[in-house]
Amino acid sequence: MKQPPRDRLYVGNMLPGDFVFDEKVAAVFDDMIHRSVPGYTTITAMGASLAEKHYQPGTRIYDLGCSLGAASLAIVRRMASRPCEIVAVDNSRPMLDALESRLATLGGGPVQCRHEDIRECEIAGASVVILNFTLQFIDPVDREPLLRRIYQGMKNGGLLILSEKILVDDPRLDALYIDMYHEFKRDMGYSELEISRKRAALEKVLLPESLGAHGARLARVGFAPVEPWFQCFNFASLVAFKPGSR
Ligand code: GEK
Repeated sequence: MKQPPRDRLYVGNMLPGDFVFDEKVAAVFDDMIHRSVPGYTTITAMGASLAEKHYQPGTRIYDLGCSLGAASLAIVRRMASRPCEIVAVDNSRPMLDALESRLATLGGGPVQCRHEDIRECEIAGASVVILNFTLQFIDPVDREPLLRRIYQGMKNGGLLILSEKILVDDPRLDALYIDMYHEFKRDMGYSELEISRKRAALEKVLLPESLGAHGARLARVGFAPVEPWFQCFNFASLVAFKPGSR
């Protein structure tokens, strides 16, 4: 199988500015995210399985901050020939262009791409919403209003999957997890310099919160139950349900 182009964005000497989802990132994103997020393959595959189990016929699945559509495409595979509608939203044109050409090679299917800001896009008739590693890039003041709009657009009994890089409240554990994370990146072939440059580029752009903060906000919005279903050091994924029967 053809390997995706390798992420070498932070190898050079140029001092990076703030991280942006431009064409250079889109071109290597598949490799970048697999080598930068411990558990990404599991979260994507098991998330698709959770989505398939909670999809309600005649409703929509939203993949918010879809990038190259990994979650959407995993769900398409899981759903096999079951009819469904998947709405994949991202505000990066290069990401969506790459997803659209992937979809074209598959000869169409149930995924509709929307080049929109997830803080403004319409969310309606959703039984499943995926927010995989996207909320962390949203301005913290916009996070609760976004989650409220998602909640309002969901069917009773609907499922939200929220995956994020997280902070850990205990400073020693937080330091340990960050250390383990950097070891993971070194094991994935990133050099110390690449790791520290990427970290600097993300500093003002990716703003993580603790699992406690995520859980409390989801509960304030109305989701119940809310529960982490996966964690690998400072990366976690939660399930959050809109109460009521399907
Ligand atoms: C995956 N979910 O492969 N509106 C729309 N999209 C946005 C916004 C916004 N306001 N802000 C950021 N994005 C994917 C990975 S990546 C995570 C998600 C990462 C988009 C941004 O353009 C990018 O494609 C995505 O959110 C975040 O499972 O790079 O660590």
